[in-house]
Amino acid sequence: MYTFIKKQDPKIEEILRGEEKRQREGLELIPSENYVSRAVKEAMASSLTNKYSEGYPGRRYYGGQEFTDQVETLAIERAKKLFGAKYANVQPLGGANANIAMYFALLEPGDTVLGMDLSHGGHLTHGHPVTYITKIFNFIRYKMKDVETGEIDYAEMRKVAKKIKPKIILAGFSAYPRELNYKKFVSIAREVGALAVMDAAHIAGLIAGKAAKNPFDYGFDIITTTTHKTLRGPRGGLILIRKDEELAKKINKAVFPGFQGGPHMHQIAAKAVAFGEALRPSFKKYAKQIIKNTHAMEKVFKGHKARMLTGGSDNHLILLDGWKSFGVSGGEAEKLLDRAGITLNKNAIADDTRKPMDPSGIRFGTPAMTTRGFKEKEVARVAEIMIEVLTARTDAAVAKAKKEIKKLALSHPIPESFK
Ligand code: DSN
Repeated sequence: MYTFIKKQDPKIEEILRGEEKRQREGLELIPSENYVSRAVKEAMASSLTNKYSEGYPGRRYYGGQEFTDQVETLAIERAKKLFGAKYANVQPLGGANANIAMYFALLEPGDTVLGMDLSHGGHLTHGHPVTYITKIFNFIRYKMKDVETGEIDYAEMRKVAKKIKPKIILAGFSAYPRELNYKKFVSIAREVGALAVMDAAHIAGLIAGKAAKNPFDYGFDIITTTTHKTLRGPRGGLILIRKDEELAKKINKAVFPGFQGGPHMHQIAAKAVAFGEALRPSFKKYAKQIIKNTHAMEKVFKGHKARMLTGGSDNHLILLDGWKSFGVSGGEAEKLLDRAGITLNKNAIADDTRKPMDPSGIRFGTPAMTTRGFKEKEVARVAEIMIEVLTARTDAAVAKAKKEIKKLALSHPIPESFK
């Protein structure tokens, strides 16, 4: 592996090898991360990285597009099939790009978006004041009504929407463990003349694998997503349009030339490979197992009377109040578990009493472990190990956990391909 880098740039090769070892011997529990197939990696490392392809298949600005057109068309067709969409744009370089392009496509400066508050599970690009898009568009944020159940106050959302007249009602999240009531979102959007947009970055793989509801089945107009989380593709973004041709034209114009330059064709080839993998029947099994595994972890934490935000999970992630459950801050928990070979992230929780840089929560999930072939029994053991470390907080407990985690990891090697 890395034969050429090794010869030419041993320093970089050493770093890459270190990362390979970290991934191989540790366990990845960050719910937005996953392990891609060798085929996806090959596409990412292909000569398509050499090519400029501004424009869209059949309508490029530069020559030499015989193969780029083929690969982008395939990626588009597969994405449409996966999500039941009539149109797809596979060029966004990431999830944030996809969201920002979507805003530029659908809004005029000063227009309003109603989206979920970051502290209640939303995302920075849903209108957090630190982002520049808030200088251009007006973001009003909704929250959960009850953080112990995750219930969203749809009656309040309707009231607010009627008052502020948003152009977009945005569903979706980066730290919310429950299924949303898509029907309610769409009915409110229709009532106030807004578009219903879902940021499905976290659960795109669950939707594609039919383990979660598809917002398009409920009338959502647009889905934005990343391609590298539960969808198990390369890092990247994707915008899907359910049926409206005019919307699709606006999205295409906003992505290029509105917002981005030349698409990353190697990344688009890798997306096509990953979409092909997700279209196979085995991906449905994978998506279902992700949720079964989350429930197995949830059961262990419930048994330990730990506080999980929203009381548990319907999807791939759990948000745990480490401060209340173990007297450990999110930052401390992240560091302790990292030393034991378990990678997860500190996360603010709703109505957090601690500061954002060292909040009360930790966020973790099962997509990557499930890719490694972990089933309920193994993930339940991982949850127990987490509890042991967070309770004892000693070097001895960390060392013991690290040994067991490494054994678990090495007995479930990261797969090179999926059937
Ligand atoms: N960083 C991503 C996540 O972890 O959810 C969101 O952008």
